[in-house]
Amino acid sequence: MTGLRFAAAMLAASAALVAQDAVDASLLGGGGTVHDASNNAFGLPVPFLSAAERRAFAVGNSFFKQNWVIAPSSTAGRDGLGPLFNARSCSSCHFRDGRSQPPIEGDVDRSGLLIRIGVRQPDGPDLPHPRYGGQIQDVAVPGVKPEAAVRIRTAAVSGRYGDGEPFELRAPTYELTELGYGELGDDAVLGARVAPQMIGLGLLEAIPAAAILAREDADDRDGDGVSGRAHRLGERLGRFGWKATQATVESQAAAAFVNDVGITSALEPDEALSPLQHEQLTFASGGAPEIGSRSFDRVVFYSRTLAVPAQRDAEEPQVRRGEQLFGAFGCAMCHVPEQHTGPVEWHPGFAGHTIRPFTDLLLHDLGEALADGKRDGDAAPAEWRTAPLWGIGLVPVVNGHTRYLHDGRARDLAEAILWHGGEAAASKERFRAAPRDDRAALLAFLRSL
Ligand code: HEC
Ligand code: HEC
Ligand SMILES: [Ca+2]
Ligand SMILES: [Ca+2]
Ligand SMILES: [Ca+2]
Repeated sequence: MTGLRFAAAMLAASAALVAQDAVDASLLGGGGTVHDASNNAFGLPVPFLSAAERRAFAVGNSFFKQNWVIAPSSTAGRDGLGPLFNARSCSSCHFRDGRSQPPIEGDVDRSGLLIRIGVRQPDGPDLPHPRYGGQIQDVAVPGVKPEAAVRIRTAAVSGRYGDGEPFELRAPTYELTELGYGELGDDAVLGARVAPQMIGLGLLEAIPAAAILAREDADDRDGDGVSGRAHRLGERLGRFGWKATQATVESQAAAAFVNDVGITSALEPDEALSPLQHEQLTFASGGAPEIGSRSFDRVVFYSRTLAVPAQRDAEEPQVRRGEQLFGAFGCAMCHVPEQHTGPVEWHPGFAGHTIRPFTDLLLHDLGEALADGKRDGDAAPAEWRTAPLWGIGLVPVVNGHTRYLHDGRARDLAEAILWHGGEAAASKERFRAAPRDDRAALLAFLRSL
Protein backbone atom coordinates (compact mmCIF):
# COMPACT_ATOMS: atom_id res chain seq x y z
CA MET A 1 0.00 0.00 0.00
CA THR A 2 1.36 3.44 -0.84
CA GLY A 3 1.79 5.98 1.91
CA LEU A 4 -1.10 7.99 0.55
CA ARG A 5 -3.49 5.07 0.27
CA PHE A 6 -2.48 3.95 3.75
CA ALA A 7 -3.22 7.42 5.09
CA ALA A 8 -6.58 7.43 3.32
CA ALA A 9 -7.41 4.01 4.78
CA MET A 10 -6.47 5.21 8.26
CA LEU A 11 -8.64 8.26 7.80
CA ALA A 12 -11.57 6.14 6.69
CA ALA A 13 -11.03 3.82 9.65
CA SER A 14 -10.91 6.65 12.15
CA ALA A 15 -13.94 8.30 10.52
CA ALA A 16 -15.80 5.03 10.99
CA LEU A 17 -14.72 4.97 14.63
CA VAL A 18 -15.86 8.55 15.18
CA ALA A 19 -19.16 7.88 13.41
CA GLN A 20 -19.75 4.85 15.61
CA ASP A 21 -19.02 6.80 18.78
CA ALA A 22 -21.13 9.70 17.61
CA VAL A 23 -24.12 7.35 17.57
CA ASP A 24 -23.62 6.54 21.22
CA ALA A 25 -21.99 9.23 23.35
CA SER A 26 -23.12 7.31 26.44
CA LEU A 27 -20.12 4.99 25.96
CA LEU A 28 -18.02 7.15 28.26
CA GLY A 29 -15.01 4.85 28.04
CA GLY A 30 -15.30 4.26 24.27
CA GLY A 31 -14.52 0.59 23.64
CA GLY A 32 -13.53 0.36 27.31
CA THR A 33 -17.14 0.86 28.47
CA VAL A 34 -19.28 -1.63 30.38
CA HIS A 35 -23.05 -1.59 30.86
CA ASP A 36 -23.41 -2.02 34.58
CA ALA A 37 -24.96 0.33 37.12
CA SER A 38 -24.81 -2.06 40.08
CA ASN A 39 -22.61 -1.74 43.15
CA ASN A 40 -19.95 -3.61 41.16
CA ALA A 41 -19.97 -1.02 38.35
CA PHE A 42 -16.38 0.12 39.05
CA GLY A 43 -14.98 -3.41 39.35
CA LEU A 44 -15.24 -4.81 35.81
CA PRO A 45 -12.51 -5.27 33.18
CA VAL A 46 -12.55 -3.45 29.83
CA PRO A 47 -14.35 -5.72 27.33
CA PHE A 48 -11.41 -6.14 24.96
CA LEU A 49 -9.15 -8.31 27.16
CA SER A 50 -8.13 -11.79 25.97
CA ALA A 51 -8.85 -14.85 28.11
CA ALA A 52 -5.27 -14.85 29.43
CA GLU A 53 -5.53 -11.14 30.23
CA ARG A 54 -8.77 -11.74 32.09
CA ARG A 55 -6.92 -14.22 34.26
CA ALA A 56 -4.19 -11.63 34.91
CA PHE A 57 -6.96 -9.16 35.81
CA ALA A 58 -8.42 -11.70 38.27
CA VAL A 59 -5.03 -12.29 39.91
CA GLY A 60 -4.48 -8.52 40.14
CA ASN A 61 -7.94 -8.19 41.66
CA SER A 62 -7.09 -10.73 44.39
CA PHE A 63 -3.86 -8.88 45.26
CA PHE A 64 -5.80 -5.59 45.33
CA LYS A 65 -8.27 -7.08 47.82
CA GLN A 66 -6.03 -9.25 49.94
CA ASN A 67 -4.94 -8.23 53.42
CA TRP A 68 -1.17 -8.07 53.82
CA VAL A 69 0.16 -9.62 57.03
CA ILE A 70 3.03 -8.98 59.41
CA ALA A 71 6.39 -10.61 58.56
CA PRO A 72 7.55 -13.27 59.08
CA SER A 73 4.58 -15.41 58.12
CA SER A 74 3.94 -18.80 56.58
CA THR A 75 2.25 -17.04 53.68
CA ALA A 76 5.52 -15.58 52.38
CA GLY A 77 3.88 -14.13 49.27
CA ARG A 78 1.87 -11.63 51.24
CA ASP A 79 3.81 -10.60 54.32
CA GLY A 80 5.72 -7.42 55.11
CA LEU A 81 2.85 -5.19 56.25
CA GLY A 82 4.14 -1.93 57.76
CA PRO A 83 5.94 -1.23 60.08
CA LEU A 84 3.84 1.92 59.57
CA PHE A 85 0.77 1.80 57.38
CA ASN A 86 -2.71 3.17 56.74
CA ALA A 87 -4.57 0.06 55.62
CA ARG A 88 -3.93 -3.67 55.09
CA SER A 89 -5.21 -3.74 51.51
CA CYS A 90 -5.73 -1.46 48.53
CA SER A 91 -9.45 -2.13 48.55
CA SER A 92 -9.95 -1.04 52.13
CA CYS A 93 -9.62 2.54 50.82
CA HIS A 94 -10.68 1.94 47.21
CA PHE A 95 -13.66 -0.11 48.40
CA ARG A 96 -15.23 -1.90 45.40
CA ASP A 97 -12.63 -0.01 43.32
CA GLY A 98 -14.46 3.12 44.35
CA ARG A 99 -13.96 6.15 46.49
CA SER A 100 -13.39 6.47 50.22
CA GLN A 101 -15.41 8.56 52.58
CA PRO A 102 -13.92 10.99 55.08
CA PRO A 103 -14.83 10.35 58.71
CA ILE A 104 -17.70 12.13 60.35
CA GLU A 105 -16.82 15.27 62.29
CA GLY A 106 -15.30 14.56 65.71
CA ASP A 107 -14.55 10.95 64.76
CA VAL A 108 -10.96 9.83 65.15
CA ASP A 109 -10.13 8.55 61.71
CA ARG A 110 -8.67 5.11 61.07
CA SER A 111 -8.98 5.06 57.29
CA GLY A 112 -10.72 6.66 54.36
CA LEU A 113 -8.76 9.87 54.60
CA LEU A 114 -5.08 10.11 53.94
CA ILE A 115 -3.05 12.96 55.46
CA ARG A 116 0.01 14.12 53.53
CA ILE A 117 2.57 16.10 55.49
CA GLY A 118 5.56 18.23 54.59
CA VAL A 119 7.67 21.18 55.55
CA ARG A 120 7.14 24.40 53.65
CA GLN A 121 10.08 25.85 51.73
CA PRO A 122 10.15 29.51 50.66
CA ASP A 123 10.40 28.34 47.04
CA GLY A 124 9.65 24.98 45.44
CA PRO A 125 7.97 21.80 46.64
CA ASP A 126 7.46 20.91 50.31
CA LEU A 127 10.23 18.81 51.86
CA PRO A 128 9.41 15.57 53.67
CA HIS A 129 8.90 16.12 57.37
CA PRO A 130 12.02 15.08 59.36
CA ARG A 131 9.96 13.10 61.88
CA TYR A 132 6.91 12.01 59.89
CA GLY A 133 8.05 11.80 56.26
CA GLY A 134 5.57 12.63 53.49
CA GLN A 135 2.46 10.97 54.86
CA ILE A 136 0.85 10.25 58.21
CA GLN A 137 0.47 6.51 58.78
CA ASP A 138 -2.08 6.10 61.53
CA VAL A 139 -1.56 2.35 62.11
CA ALA A 140 1.54 0.31 62.98
CA VAL A 141 2.60 -3.29 63.59
CA PRO A 142 2.75 -4.45 67.25
CA GLY A 143 5.64 -2.86 69.15
CA VAL A 144 5.75 0.19 66.85
CA LYS A 145 3.93 3.42 67.62
CA PRO A 146 1.48 4.72 64.99
CA GLU A 147 2.31 8.25 63.88
CA ALA A 148 -0.87 10.03 64.85
CA ALA A 149 -4.62 10.04 64.88
CA VAL A 150 -6.53 12.53 62.77
CA ARG A 151 -9.32 14.68 64.11
CA ILE A 152 -11.60 16.70 61.84
CA ARG A 153 -13.48 19.83 62.73
CA THR A 154 -15.77 21.66 60.36
CA ALA A 155 -17.05 25.21 60.24
CA ALA A 156 -20.20 26.33 58.46
CA VAL A 157 -19.91 28.55 55.38
CA SER A 158 -23.32 29.85 54.38
CA GLY A 159 -24.51 31.34 51.15
CA ARG A 160 -27.55 31.73 48.93
CA TYR A 161 -28.48 30.74 45.42
CA GLY A 162 -29.52 33.49 43.02
CA ASP A 163 -33.20 32.88 43.82
CA GLY A 164 -32.61 33.32 47.55
CA GLU A 165 -32.56 29.65 48.52
CA PRO A 166 -29.96 29.24 51.29
CA PHE A 167 -27.16 26.66 51.37
CA GLU A 168 -24.52 25.78 53.94
CA LEU A 169 -21.11 24.29 53.14
CA ARG A 170 -18.78 22.68 55.69
CA ALA A 171 -15.10 23.72 55.71
CA PRO A 172 -12.88 21.10 57.36
CA THR A 173 -9.75 21.61 59.43
CA TYR A 174 -7.49 18.78 60.53
CA GLU A 175 -5.66 18.22 63.76
CA LEU A 176 -3.18 15.47 64.51
CA THR A 177 -3.41 13.99 68.00
CA GLU A 178 -1.60 11.15 69.79
CA LEU A 179 1.66 12.10 68.03
CA GLY A 180 4.04 9.13 68.18
CA TYR A 181 7.30 10.75 67.10
CA GLY A 182 7.36 14.20 68.67
CA GLU A 183 6.12 17.66 67.79
CA LEU A 184 5.19 18.65 64.25
CA GLY A 185 6.83 22.10 64.42
CA ASP A 186 5.41 25.37 63.15
CA ASP A 187 6.36 24.97 59.51
CA ALA A 188 4.56 21.62 59.00
CA VAL A 189 1.78 21.63 56.39
CA LEU A 190 -1.01 19.04 56.10
CA GLY A 191 -3.11 18.00 53.11
CA ALA A 192 -6.08 15.63 53.31
CA ARG A 193 -6.98 13.32 50.40
CA VAL A 194 -9.71 10.74 49.86
CA ALA A 195 -9.15 7.72 47.61
CA PRO A 196 -10.72 8.27 44.16
CA GLN A 197 -12.50 5.61 42.11
CA MET A 198 -10.19 3.43 40.00
CA ILE A 199 -12.10 3.39 36.67
CA GLY A 200 -10.67 4.18 33.24
CA LEU A 201 -7.11 4.77 34.46
CA GLY A 202 -5.46 2.98 31.51
CA LEU A 203 -7.53 5.11 29.12
CA LEU A 204 -6.41 8.29 30.88
CA GLU A 205 -2.82 7.08 30.63
CA ALA A 206 -3.34 6.59 26.88
CA ILE A 207 -4.30 10.20 26.14
CA PRO A 208 -1.27 11.46 24.20
CA ALA A 209 0.87 13.97 26.11
CA ALA A 210 0.68 16.31 23.11
CA ALA A 211 -3.12 16.45 23.40
CA ILE A 212 -2.87 17.42 27.07
CA LEU A 213 -0.18 20.02 26.40
CA ALA A 214 -2.21 21.51 23.54
CA ARG A 215 -4.84 22.64 26.06
CA GLU A 216 -2.40 24.41 28.37
CA ASP A 217 -2.86 28.15 28.64
CA ALA A 218 -0.71 28.92 31.68
CA ASP A 219 -0.83 32.71 31.21
CA ASP A 220 -4.43 32.79 29.98
CA ARG A 221 -3.48 34.30 26.65
CA ASP A 222 -6.97 33.79 25.27
CA GLY A 223 -8.34 35.82 28.19
CA ASP A 224 -11.18 33.47 29.14
CA GLY A 225 -10.16 33.38 32.81
CA VAL A 226 -9.09 29.72 32.68
CA SER A 227 -5.40 28.93 32.63
CA GLY A 228 -4.66 25.23 33.05
CA ARG A 229 -1.15 23.88 33.04
CA ALA A 230 0.28 20.38 33.00
CA HIS A 231 2.08 19.04 36.06
CA ARG A 232 5.52 18.34 34.57
CA LEU A 233 7.50 15.61 36.31
CA GLY A 234 10.82 15.80 34.49
CA GLU A 235 10.22 14.37 31.01
CA ARG A 236 6.76 13.07 31.87
CA LEU A 237 3.35 14.54 32.62
CA GLY A 238 1.58 14.00 35.91
CA ARG A 239 -1.85 12.44 35.39
CA PHE A 240 -2.87 10.66 38.59
CA GLY A 241 -3.71 11.80 42.08
CA TRP A 242 -5.68 14.94 43.00
CA LYS A 243 -2.66 17.08 42.12
CA ALA A 244 -1.46 14.95 39.19
CA THR A 245 1.65 13.96 41.14
CA GLN A 246 2.11 10.58 39.40
CA ALA A 247 2.82 10.03 35.69
CA THR A 248 1.72 6.41 35.46
CA VAL A 249 -0.56 3.91 37.15
CA GLU A 250 2.59 1.88 37.81
CA SER A 251 4.36 4.64 39.76
CA GLN A 252 1.14 5.46 41.64
CA ALA A 253 0.68 1.79 42.61
CA ALA A 254 4.29 1.49 43.83
CA ALA A 255 3.86 4.65 45.92
CA ALA A 256 0.57 3.30 47.31
CA PHE A 257 2.12 -0.03 48.27
CA VAL A 258 5.01 1.50 50.16
CA ASN A 259 3.28 4.52 51.72
CA ASP A 260 -0.21 3.20 52.40
CA VAL A 261 0.45 -0.49 53.15
CA GLY A 262 4.17 -0.58 53.97
CA ILE A 263 4.98 -2.99 51.14
CA THR A 264 8.23 -2.42 49.26
CA SER A 265 8.55 -3.17 45.53
CA ALA A 266 11.27 -3.02 42.88
CA LEU A 267 10.21 0.58 42.11
CA GLU A 268 10.05 1.62 45.79
CA PRO A 269 12.58 -0.61 47.57
CA ASP A 270 12.80 1.36 50.84
CA GLU A 271 10.17 1.41 53.60
CA ALA A 272 8.45 4.79 53.96
CA LEU A 273 10.21 5.87 57.15
CA SER A 274 11.57 9.27 58.15
CA PRO A 275 15.27 9.57 59.12
CA LEU A 276 14.21 9.65 62.78
CA GLN A 277 12.13 6.47 62.40
CA HIS A 278 14.97 4.71 60.56
CA GLU A 279 17.11 5.29 63.64
CA GLN A 280 14.48 4.30 66.20
CA LEU A 281 12.58 1.37 64.74
CA THR A 282 13.39 -2.31 64.49
CA PHE A 283 10.98 -4.52 62.57
CA ALA A 284 10.90 -7.62 60.38
CA SER A 285 11.00 -7.31 56.61
CA GLY A 286 8.85 -9.43 54.30
CA GLY A 287 11.63 -9.76 51.70
CA ALA A 288 13.55 -7.47 49.38
CA PRO A 289 11.31 -6.40 47.84
CA GLU A 290 8.20 -7.46 49.74
CA ILE A 291 5.99 -7.75 46.66
CA GLY A 292 7.61 -9.58 43.74
CA SER A 293 7.45 -8.01 40.31
CA ARG A 294 5.06 -10.65 38.94
CA SER A 295 2.43 -9.90 41.57
CA PHE A 296 3.09 -6.17 41.39
CA ASP A 297 2.64 -6.18 37.61
CA ARG A 298 -0.72 -7.93 38.03
CA VAL A 299 -1.94 -5.19 40.37
CA VAL A 300 -0.83 -2.56 37.87
CA PHE A 301 -2.54 -4.43 35.03
CA TYR A 302 -5.72 -4.69 37.08
CA SER A 303 -5.60 -0.99 37.96
CA ARG A 304 -5.13 -0.04 34.30
CA THR A 305 -7.87 -2.24 32.89
CA LEU A 306 -10.87 -1.36 35.07
CA ALA A 307 -13.63 -0.30 32.68
CA VAL A 308 -15.81 2.82 32.70
CA PRO A 309 -19.56 2.33 33.23
CA ALA A 310 -21.83 3.72 30.51
CA GLN A 311 -23.86 6.87 31.05
CA ARG A 312 -27.46 6.25 32.12
CA ASP A 313 -30.59 8.16 31.04
CA ALA A 314 -28.66 10.10 28.39
CA GLU A 315 -31.84 10.70 26.38
CA GLU A 316 -33.93 12.03 29.28
CA PRO A 317 -34.91 15.63 28.45
CA GLN A 318 -33.68 16.92 31.84
CA VAL A 319 -30.30 15.20 31.40
CA ARG A 320 -29.95 16.62 27.88
CA ARG A 321 -30.80 20.08 29.17
CA GLY A 322 -28.20 19.61 31.92
CA GLU A 323 -25.58 18.65 29.37
CA GLN A 324 -26.24 21.88 27.45
CA LEU A 325 -25.91 23.88 30.66
CA PHE A 326 -22.66 22.08 31.47
CA GLY A 327 -21.32 23.72 28.32
CA ALA A 328 -23.11 27.05 28.84
CA PHE A 329 -21.85 27.40 32.43
CA GLY A 330 -18.25 26.85 31.28
CA CYS A 331 -17.79 23.56 33.14
CA ALA A 332 -16.55 21.92 29.93
CA MET A 333 -13.63 24.36 29.72
CA CYS A 334 -11.84 22.22 32.29
CA HIS A 335 -14.02 19.10 32.45
CA VAL A 336 -13.32 18.52 28.74
CA PRO A 337 -15.99 16.07 27.55
CA GLU A 338 -14.12 14.29 24.79
CA GLN A 339 -10.59 12.95 24.47
CA HIS A 340 -8.93 10.45 22.11
CA THR A 341 -6.51 7.77 23.19
CA GLY A 342 -3.26 6.91 21.45
CA PRO A 343 -0.84 3.99 21.64
CA VAL A 344 0.71 2.84 24.94
CA GLU A 345 3.51 0.29 25.12
CA TRP A 346 1.79 -1.95 27.68
CA HIS A 347 -1.34 -2.89 25.67
CA PRO A 348 -2.35 -2.47 22.00
CA GLY A 349 -6.09 -2.33 22.81
CA PHE A 350 -6.03 1.05 24.56
CA ALA A 351 -5.33 3.13 21.43
CA GLY A 352 -7.97 4.63 19.17
CA HIS A 353 -10.82 5.16 21.62
CA THR A 354 -13.01 8.24 21.78
CA ILE A 355 -13.58 8.63 25.48
CA ARG A 356 -15.64 11.04 27.59
CA PRO A 357 -13.71 11.46 30.84
CA PHE A 358 -14.70 15.13 31.42
CA THR A 359 -11.17 16.21 32.29
CA ASP A 360 -8.25 18.01 30.64
CA LEU A 361 -5.83 16.41 33.17
CA LEU A 362 -4.44 19.90 33.80
CA LEU A 363 -3.88 21.74 37.07
CA HIS A 364 -6.15 24.68 37.75
CA ASP A 365 -6.18 27.24 40.55
CA LEU A 366 -9.54 26.61 42.22
CA GLY A 367 -9.17 29.38 44.78
CA GLU A 368 -8.13 29.88 48.39
CA ALA A 369 -11.14 28.14 49.93
CA LEU A 370 -9.94 24.78 48.55
CA ALA A 371 -6.22 25.39 49.20
CA ASP A 372 -4.87 23.47 52.18
CA GLY A 373 -1.34 24.88 52.29
CA LYS A 374 0.27 21.70 50.90
CA ARG A 375 2.44 22.03 47.80
CA ASP A 376 2.92 18.66 46.07
CA GLY A 377 5.73 18.74 43.54
CA ASP A 378 5.10 21.74 41.34
CA ALA A 379 1.39 22.01 42.21
CA ALA A 380 0.64 25.02 44.41
CA PRO A 381 -1.73 24.71 47.40
CA ALA A 382 -4.71 26.04 45.39
CA GLU A 383 -3.98 23.98 42.27
CA TRP A 384 -5.85 20.73 41.59
CA ARG A 385 -6.10 18.41 38.61
CA THR A 386 -9.51 18.65 36.93
CA ALA A 387 -11.29 15.65 38.41
CA PRO A 388 -12.64 13.22 35.78
CA LEU A 389 -16.44 13.12 36.10
CA TRP A 390 -17.12 9.74 34.48
CA GLY A 391 -18.71 7.39 36.97
CA ILE A 392 -19.44 10.21 39.43
CA GLY A 393 -23.17 9.44 39.46
CA LEU A 394 -22.50 5.86 40.55
CA VAL A 395 -20.48 6.74 43.68
CA PRO A 396 -23.60 6.51 45.88
CA VAL A 397 -24.48 3.12 44.36
CA VAL A 398 -20.98 1.63 44.68
CA ASN A 399 -19.83 3.29 47.90
CA GLY A 400 -23.04 4.35 49.63
CA HIS A 401 -22.10 7.99 50.09
CA THR A 402 -22.07 11.29 48.19
CA ARG A 403 -18.82 12.88 49.36
CA TYR A 404 -16.83 14.71 46.66
CA LEU A 405 -13.67 16.80 46.10
CA HIS A 406 -10.10 15.95 47.14
CA ASP A 407 -10.86 15.75 50.86
CA GLY A 408 -14.48 14.65 50.57
CA ARG A 409 -15.72 17.90 52.10
CA ALA A 410 -18.62 18.30 49.65
CA ARG A 411 -21.66 16.41 50.93
CA ASP A 412 -23.34 16.27 47.53
CA LEU A 413 -22.73 17.31 43.91
CA ALA A 414 -24.18 20.79 44.36
CA GLU A 415 -21.74 21.47 47.22
CA ALA A 416 -18.87 20.20 45.05
CA ILE A 417 -19.72 22.90 42.48
CA LEU A 418 -20.27 25.62 45.08
CA TRP A 419 -16.74 25.07 46.44
CA HIS A 420 -15.24 25.95 43.02
CA GLY A 421 -13.43 29.31 42.98
CA GLY A 422 -10.33 30.81 41.35
CA GLU A 423 -10.33 29.98 37.65
CA ALA A 424 -13.71 28.30 38.09
CA ALA A 425 -15.32 31.22 39.96
CA ALA A 426 -17.24 32.53 36.93
CA SER A 427 -18.47 29.05 36.07
CA LYS A 428 -19.57 28.38 39.66
CA GLU A 429 -21.30 31.75 39.73
CA ARG A 430 -23.38 30.87 36.64
CA PHE A 431 -24.55 27.75 38.46
CA ARG A 432 -25.26 29.63 41.70
CA ALA A 433 -27.25 32.33 39.91
CA ALA A 434 -29.22 29.93 37.70
CA PRO A 435 -32.93 29.21 38.23
CA ARG A 436 -33.73 26.15 40.32
CA ASP A 437 -34.85 24.06 37.33
CA ASP A 438 -31.57 24.67 35.54
CA ARG A 439 -29.54 23.75 38.59
CA ALA A 440 -31.57 20.57 38.93
CA ALA A 441 -30.97 19.75 35.25
CA LEU A 442 -27.21 20.21 35.61
CA LEU A 443 -27.17 17.93 38.65
CA ALA A 444 -29.28 15.34 36.81
CA PHE A 445 -26.68 15.35 34.04
CA LEU A 446 -23.86 14.80 36.57
CA ARG A 447 -25.81 11.94 38.17
CA SER A 448 -26.18 10.31 34.74
CA LEU A 449 -22.39 10.07 34.34
C1 HEC B 1 -5.11 4.59 52.97
C2 HEC B 1 -5.97 4.63 51.82
C3 HEC B 1 -5.42 4.09 50.51
C4 HEC B 1 -4.92 2.84 50.26
C5 HEC B 1 -4.72 1.70 51.24
C6 HEC B 1 -4.62 2.81 48.85
N1 HEC B 1 -4.94 3.99 48.27
FE1 HEC B 1 -4.79 4.42 46.28
N2 HEC B 1 -5.31 6.34 46.67
C7 HEC B 1 -5.57 6.85 47.92
C8 HEC B 1 -5.62 8.28 47.85
C9 HEC B 1 -5.87 9.24 49.01
C10 HEC B 1 -5.37 8.64 46.51
C11 HEC B 1 -5.20 10.04 45.94
C12 HEC B 1 -3.73 10.34 46.08
C13 HEC B 1 -3.31 11.73 45.76
O1 HEC B 1 -4.12 12.56 45.44
O2 HEC B 1 -2.10 11.99 45.78
C14 HEC B 1 -5.18 7.37 45.79
C15 HEC B 1 -4.97 7.28 44.43
C16 HEC B 1 -4.71 6.11 43.75
C17 HEC B 1 -4.56 6.00 42.31
C18 HEC B 1 -4.70 7.13 41.30
C19 HEC B 1 -6.15 7.28 40.91
C20 HEC B 1 -6.46 8.54 40.14
O3 HEC B 1 -7.57 8.65 39.62
O4 HEC B 1 -5.64 9.45 40.07
C21 HEC B 1 -4.25 4.69 42.05
C22 HEC B 1 -3.96 4.07 40.69
C23 HEC B 1 -4.21 4.00 43.32
N3 HEC B 1 -4.53 4.89 44.32
C24 HEC B 1 -3.89 2.66 43.48
C25 HEC B 1 -3.77 2.03 44.70
C26 HEC B 1 -3.25 0.70 44.89
C27 HEC B 1 -2.75 -0.21 43.78
C28 HEC B 1 -3.28 0.44 46.22
C29 HEC B 1 -2.77 -0.77 46.97
C30 HEC B 1 -1.35 -0.98 46.87
C31 HEC B 1 -3.84 1.62 46.86
N4 HEC B 1 -4.12 2.56 45.92
C32 HEC B 1 -4.05 1.72 48.23
C33 HEC B 1 -5.78 6.13 49.08
C34 HEC B 1 -5.40 4.82 49.25
C1 HEC C 1 -11.24 26.04 36.02
C2 HEC C 1 -11.49 24.62 35.85
C3 HEC C 1 -12.83 24.07 36.30
C4 HEC C 1 -14.09 24.52 35.96
C5 HEC C 1 -14.47 25.70 35.07
C6 HEC C 1 -15.02 23.64 36.62
N1 HEC C 1 -14.34 22.68 37.33
FE1 HEC C 1 -15.16 21.16 38.41
N2 HEC C 1 -13.34 20.67 39.12
C7 HEC C 1 -12.15 21.24 38.74
C8 HEC C 1 -11.08 20.76 39.58
C9 HEC C 1 -9.63 21.17 39.48
C10 HEC C 1 -11.68 19.86 40.50
C11 HEC C 1 -10.99 19.12 41.66
C12 HEC C 1 -11.09 20.04 42.88
C13 HEC C 1 -10.83 19.40 44.21
O1 HEC C 1 -10.91 18.19 44.35
O2 HEC C 1 -10.58 20.14 45.18
C14 HEC C 1 -13.09 19.81 40.16
C15 HEC C 1 -14.02 19.01 40.81
C16 HEC C 1 -15.35 18.89 40.43
C17 HEC C 1 -16.29 17.95 40.99
C18 HEC C 1 -15.99 16.91 42.06
C19 HEC C 1 -15.32 15.72 41.42
C20 HEC C 1 -14.93 14.64 42.38
O3 HEC C 1 -14.40 13.63 41.89
O4 HEC C 1 -15.08 14.75 43.59
C21 HEC C 1 -17.49 18.15 40.33
C22 HEC C 1 -18.77 17.39 40.56
C23 HEC C 1 -17.29 19.22 39.40
N3 HEC C 1 -15.98 19.64 39.48
C24 HEC C 1 -18.27 19.75 38.58
C25 HEC C 1 -18.13 20.94 37.89
C26 HEC C 1 -19.23 21.64 37.26
C27 HEC C 1 -20.65 21.15 37.20
C28 HEC C 1 -18.72 22.79 36.74
C29 HEC C 1 -19.45 23.91 36.07
C30 HEC C 1 -20.48 24.58 36.88
C31 HEC C 1 -17.28 22.79 37.00
N4 HEC C 1 -16.98 21.67 37.72
C32 HEC C 1 -16.40 23.77 36.57
C33 HEC C 1 -11.98 22.18 37.73
C34 HEC C 1 -13.01 22.92 37.16
CA1 LIG D 1 7.15 -3.59 54.93
CA1 LIG E 1 4.98 8.88 57.83
CA1 LIG F 1 -7.54 30.60 28.93
